[in-house]
Amino acid sequence: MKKIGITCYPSVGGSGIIATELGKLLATRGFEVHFITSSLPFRLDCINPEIYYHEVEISHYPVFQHPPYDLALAAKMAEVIDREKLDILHVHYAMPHAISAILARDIAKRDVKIVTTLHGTDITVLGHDKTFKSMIAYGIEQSDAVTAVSKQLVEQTKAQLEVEKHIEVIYNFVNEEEYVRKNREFIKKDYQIQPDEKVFIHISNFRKVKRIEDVIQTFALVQKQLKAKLILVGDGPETQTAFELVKTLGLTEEVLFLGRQKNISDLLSISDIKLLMSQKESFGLVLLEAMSCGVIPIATNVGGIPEVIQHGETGFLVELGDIEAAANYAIRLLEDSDLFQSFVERGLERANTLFSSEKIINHYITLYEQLMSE
Ligand code: GMT
Repeated sequence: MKKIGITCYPSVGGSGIIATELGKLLATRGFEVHFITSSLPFRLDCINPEIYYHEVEISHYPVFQHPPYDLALAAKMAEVIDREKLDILHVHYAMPHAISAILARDIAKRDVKIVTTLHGTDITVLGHDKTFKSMIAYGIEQSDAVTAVSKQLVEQTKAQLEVEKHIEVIYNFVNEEEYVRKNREFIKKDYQIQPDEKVFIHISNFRKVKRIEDVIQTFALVQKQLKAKLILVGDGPETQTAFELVKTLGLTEEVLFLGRQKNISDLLSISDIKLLMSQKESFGLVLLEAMSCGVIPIATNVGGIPEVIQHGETGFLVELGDIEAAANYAIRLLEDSDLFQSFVERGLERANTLFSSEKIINHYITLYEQLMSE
């Protein structure tokens, strides 16, 4: 049996979701999976004898003003590589996880192959702090294989870091058993949404880069013309700003702040349009989750989003900040049920083919097998 270690940030976020779902699926495909993370990944909610969890213990010794997570992780990785006889260590993020993995490979007594998946955040970090440039580049160059979640992320990484390493594009995927439109109309009543009201949804970690204000302003334009509600799912630094804007616009009855939720597919199942007005987005996993649940995405034409949404076919793309265009597209879709249905069907088709979990898992397994045969 092949043994794989997986490291990701276990808190809410697309990269953690992908890492966890990947591990769960690998366990059904003959791999023994070892999560090495600082806490239990939030989507690791199943019991499976092939899945193990090794918690990184971060030392709080008083001399350490800043507890060294990266080193504690490297130590735990090295321990697990040797004890569990790992063949592959798949880390999500070059910084710091690839760096910790490289150190662990040097410490461990066993040969292990390192796979690093880039999710875009390394590049965002770089935008804030150039001092990390050579470290991220080192993490990429020293990995045995590197993947990225969109073509655009590969181009951006190569342009910003000048790395030579081949970076393979492996798109994100969803668990199709969970992300499917379910009959959940009854939930609307719990949220005081009338059966004839259209439902808009936005899901994120409410960081500035998500431009929540554009989401709310788009919705404000739409609801002048049709009866609608906006569900905001998630929490983060911009939540208060969003609250204030909703109050100023007099939309407190129409906008529902749900905070962090687990039942995302249930909430998508009562929704019609998904809005993502981000400034940067290497993929936009929430768009794929939406399409899989029959929700039409309208999003900004940035980063990897155009690789996920086909403009005018499975959703609409707008320029950054163009709330009028987003509102007009939404109204057009909601006023024409045939058009709406055709977008839903094409979206589902695309989600189940280009982004099918089986296809993506096979791609990762092929990559692992290549490395193990070297
Ligand atoms: O978007 C975030 O703030 C979370 C971040 C993460 O690290 O989980 O998401 C990134 O990875 C996701 C999974 O590959 C992508 O779907 C998101 O587009 C990407 N976020 C950004 O590029 C801003």
